[in-house]
Amino acid sequence: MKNITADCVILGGGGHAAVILDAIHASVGSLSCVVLDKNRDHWGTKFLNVEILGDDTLLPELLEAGVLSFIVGVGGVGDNQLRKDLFEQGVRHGLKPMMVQHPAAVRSEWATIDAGTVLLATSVVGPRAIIGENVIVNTGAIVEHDCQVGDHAHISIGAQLASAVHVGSMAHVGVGASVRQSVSIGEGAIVGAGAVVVKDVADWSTVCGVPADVI
Ligand code: JB2
Repeated sequence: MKNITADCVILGGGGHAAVILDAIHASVGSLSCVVLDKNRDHWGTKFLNVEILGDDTLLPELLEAGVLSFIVGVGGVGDNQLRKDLFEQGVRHGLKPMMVQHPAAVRSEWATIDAGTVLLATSVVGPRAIIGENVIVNTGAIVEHDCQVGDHAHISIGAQLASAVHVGSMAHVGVGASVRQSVSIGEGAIVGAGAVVVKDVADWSTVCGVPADVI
């Protein structure tokens, strides 16, 4: 492989990775990144000015070349398994999961955010919220005070969690969904786009509609 001088590798080179790169560019501009993508048609091309080098088999070489950190760049709408696998792969290779916060995201000083989590533009995280590893708080999403969001969960664009909502690991809260205060969304559960959730959602179940019910 030719000489690499990047600090960070992004795993995945699709729509979500573009939003992450945009957030990195807006916040720290100078950080240099490379992208790995499974699709060989993309290899050797530029993606928002960043090079797609090849697939994940290049991780050991990148580490050797001095790349220190990684971000999962796959959105995986409705299925967070690939995001979890990619996160574990990065950690296994000895890379540090990087946290990304768009400068237009609002994060309380009293919120706790774990490694590898991304807070995208105009998202809000309130005081005493606790957000796990590799979580996506997508564009315009609101995670209000005292909410807890488990590892690898995805709070989609414009979704709203009122206070003290608990979201289990790997759960997916769909675009524009609203969740009433103190409700629990189970591990791996899926809340459909635009749903209004007013009661607890069981692990690995799917709810949709207004008010949301199991489908
Ligand atoms: O194992 C993998 C792998 N599997 C798929 N390793 C790596 N390094 N890359 C992988 N990919 C790549 O992820 C695919 O080849 C593809 O280029 C990319 C996924 O791109 P796509 O645009 O299809 O989806 P996305 O997950 O980036 O974005 C979805 O989720 C976002 C949250 C879209 O629905 C977006 O609209 C949404 N905002």
